[in-house]
Amino acid sequence: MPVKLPEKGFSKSKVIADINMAVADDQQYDTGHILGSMCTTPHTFAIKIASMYPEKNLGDPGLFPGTSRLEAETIQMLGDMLGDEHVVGNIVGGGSEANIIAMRVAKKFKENLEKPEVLAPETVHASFYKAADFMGFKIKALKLDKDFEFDLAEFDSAINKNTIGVVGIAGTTSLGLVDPIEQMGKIIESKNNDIFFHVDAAFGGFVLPFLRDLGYKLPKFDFLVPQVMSMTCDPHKMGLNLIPSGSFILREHFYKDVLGFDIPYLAGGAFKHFNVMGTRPGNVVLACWGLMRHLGREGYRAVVKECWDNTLYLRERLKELEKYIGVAREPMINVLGMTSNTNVPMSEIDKALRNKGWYLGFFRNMNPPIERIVVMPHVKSPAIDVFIEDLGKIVRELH
Ligand code: 0PR
Repeated sequence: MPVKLPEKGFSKSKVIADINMAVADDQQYDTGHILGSMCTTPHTFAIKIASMYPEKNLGDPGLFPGTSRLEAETIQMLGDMLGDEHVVGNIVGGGSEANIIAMRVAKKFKENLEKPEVLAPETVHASFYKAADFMGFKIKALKLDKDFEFDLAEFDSAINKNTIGVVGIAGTTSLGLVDPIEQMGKIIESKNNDIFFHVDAAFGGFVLPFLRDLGYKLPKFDFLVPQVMSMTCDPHKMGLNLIPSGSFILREHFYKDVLGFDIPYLAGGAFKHFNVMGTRPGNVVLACWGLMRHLGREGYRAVVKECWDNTLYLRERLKELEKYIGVAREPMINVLGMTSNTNVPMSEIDKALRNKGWYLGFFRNMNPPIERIVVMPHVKSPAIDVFIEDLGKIVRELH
């Protein structure tokens, strides 16, 4: 039966009881059983700030110039993390919105092409396919080899007069791998063809800079590569901020100045919108600014170190099941992809894990199919121990 808007409202306690009954069906991060998510419980300080200022609307920034100023500063701090603090941009609804905006910028500067194409590795996130569908361009997907890498010579020859943009990924959705951004940049430059180069660091953006700080040798993946024009980096993933918060960061102020949509009648005065969303939450922006100022590099480094240590622990413990379970690649960041080492399909293993209350990401259309674990801050070593025990029982039963 469809639920009706009640004529007379229920008491707050009755309503809360009803909500509590419904959310009792939800999974909880703190059980440690959600192994396949890129989100986690937001930091309590971010929750506190967001609940203090729920009315802030950055769709009308003229009414909220203070919040708007802190949005610009948040983007500068993100830029500082990613190799260039002289950037502009916006906090957006998430990685998908940021990627859609990036593709719009790429397309805007090559509007006269009949068959526009964006070149991207086949591991590219679904949001680029959404953008392609909305805006009428084609994604030319680069095939990956058995190590999930693409051939740079093939990349070079795939660029043609229809190429409006190139996407590189710093932390792929499935395996957390980083594309050869620096080499891609050099090839793009050699074409002399105004190709827009966007790096999707939705997940890796809050991980790679801190692994670099911790002394890991990492290839350049960010604005340190001069050809990179824009980046996606999501505070609502490893940034520990509230949903919805992604970021779209642009190196050149020029694009933002020319490409905004004029909204002349706003209460706070005329403004150009760059986001897809109109009315949008300012409280999560304030929370993001506050959390970044509070944690600092040191705080984020500690978060990343713990996740990385747990990733290495998980990797070690998985070796006990090597006869049955392998890894698609040794993890580069806190994302690990398991594969089946026998003829038992990964889909069966995924099903059995779900039956035991473990929630991983099953990439059924990859070759080989991959069961992804994201070692987020809520995934701790005691949960990893229980997981290995359950996984061990499952694979032994299935053989
Ligand atoms: N770019 C990359 C590289 C991503 O991995 C993701 C999301 C996005 C862009 C899009 O970000 P938004 O979801 O913020 O728009 N990656 C995760 C995924 O699709 C998102 C996710 C998060 C999935 C939590 C499940 C989950 O429980 O796997």
